[in-house]
Amino acid sequence: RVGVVGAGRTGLAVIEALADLGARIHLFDSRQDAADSVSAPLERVTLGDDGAQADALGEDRPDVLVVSPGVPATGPFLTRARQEGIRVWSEIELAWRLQRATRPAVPWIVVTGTDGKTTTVGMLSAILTAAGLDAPAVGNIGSPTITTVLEGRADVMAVELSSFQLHTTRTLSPLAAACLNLAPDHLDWHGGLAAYGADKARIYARTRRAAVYNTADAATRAMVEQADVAEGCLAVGFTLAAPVLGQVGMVEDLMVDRALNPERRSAGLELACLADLAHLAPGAEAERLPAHVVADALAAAALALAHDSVASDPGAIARGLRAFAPGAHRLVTVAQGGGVTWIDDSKATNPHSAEAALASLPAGTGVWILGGDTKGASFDDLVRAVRPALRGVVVIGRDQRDVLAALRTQAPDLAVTRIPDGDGRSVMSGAVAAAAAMARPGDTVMLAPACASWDQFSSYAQRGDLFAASARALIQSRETP
Ligand code: UMA
Repeated sequence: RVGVVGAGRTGLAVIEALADLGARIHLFDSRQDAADSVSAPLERVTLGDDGAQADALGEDRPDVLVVSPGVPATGPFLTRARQEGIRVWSEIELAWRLQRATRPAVPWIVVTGTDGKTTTVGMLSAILTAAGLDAPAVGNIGSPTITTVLEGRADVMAVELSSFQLHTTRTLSPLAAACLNLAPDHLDWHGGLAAYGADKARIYARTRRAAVYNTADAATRAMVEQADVAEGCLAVGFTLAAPVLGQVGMVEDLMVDRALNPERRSAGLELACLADLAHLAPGAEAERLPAHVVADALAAAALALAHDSVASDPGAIARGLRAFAPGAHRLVTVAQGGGVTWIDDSKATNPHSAEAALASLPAGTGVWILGGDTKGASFDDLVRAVRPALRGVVVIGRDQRDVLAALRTQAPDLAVTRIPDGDGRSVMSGAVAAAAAMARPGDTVMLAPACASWDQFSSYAQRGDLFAASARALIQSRETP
């Protein structure tokens, strides 16, 4: 008897898997139409607010709850589950248990971090694939892990894990694990930075071969030092500087391993060079590569080297990185017209990643589309840091108070246009029109909202798609007489 909480992408995949296994399923969801998309048989359905769900949980007491990542740890539903002593698993926990039960030899290599995890998991999957393995990228990146486990084809899994998923993951024992960085995000969900960091740190528990951390982020190093890893697991730092023993890093334009290869004590192993990443730089010029992309590649290389197939064929790292195509909505130029470049970085869903996007712009040339579901973040540091790059700001989002307060105190002289609340399409076409009115030839309009999209859009992808469509339509209307 399993309670499934949430019938989004994760919950639907869980229900399908559990139904095939003969489980009796009780679905809980706050949306009234949540059961409409379920085709598998459900023994019981509780739709309603947190209170109604918590009451139904008290009456029914399933053996285990499989909870969707979006359901807050600090909310009344999970609080009630804890009080009732009911086991709560993430979809990841269930998928790992099924992996162990069906094909236990398939290793998982896992990645978390506030920023860069999707890129790193994509690079990791590309490297493992170049080594001849069936190595899908799954998890928070967008495809539920459980579906791939039950398909039973993968040789190795490259798994992106969010702090939400890690919160209720208990027995996962990965081959290699990395937390790329830690910056404030999702504080409302977790109830604070300490709790958020503690959930990220869970990624390293029971890691077997390589616990990979960022030498530039002391929090990730501390996580590894305190982790309860398997015996023989190595701590591996990644660094943009020259690597010392125990690190993967850069020697001029070469990526070099001094952590995992058998000769590491006496010599470094060349893994790849910056030219292998050139296609990820603006204008495909390797010298303009953003530092965080190089860091992601180093982390992916370190993780991949933990797998025997890559260790015996390290050339797969360069081949994989060359083959890697970045995902949509990550600093993608979506339109150009009238001397203005329109860039979609809708994936910048927290202040830290928005700062990375705006930092690359020349002074005074950025028109920034900002705002959305703030997730409890603070914007003062971000606005102060990116102020020099900006010509003006267009503010979206249902509740704009925190963003406007930061702009007022940190950049009082900056031009700001507010877009009223509405449906996603009208919000974005309003934002694009306002940005076009501000921009001058040579400027860049940057959609890097620093917030989640959930208040006005169905996802960051929809937010980015609407931005691109509005920008293209606007340019076309100006070009057509
Ligand atoms: N629901 C409730 N009660 C709640 C919250 C949600 O009943 O308190 C219900 C909703 O009505 C809905 C369902 O739960 O029916 C939605 O579940 P969900 O929010 O967990 O979303 P999924 O569609 O299952 O997508 C999730 C991840 N979403 C979140 O973590 C918010 C996706 O990550 C992930 O790709 C997918 O699982 C894969 O299994 C997205 C994300 O934004 C990309 N992640 C965050 C991030 O990267 O910052 C963590």
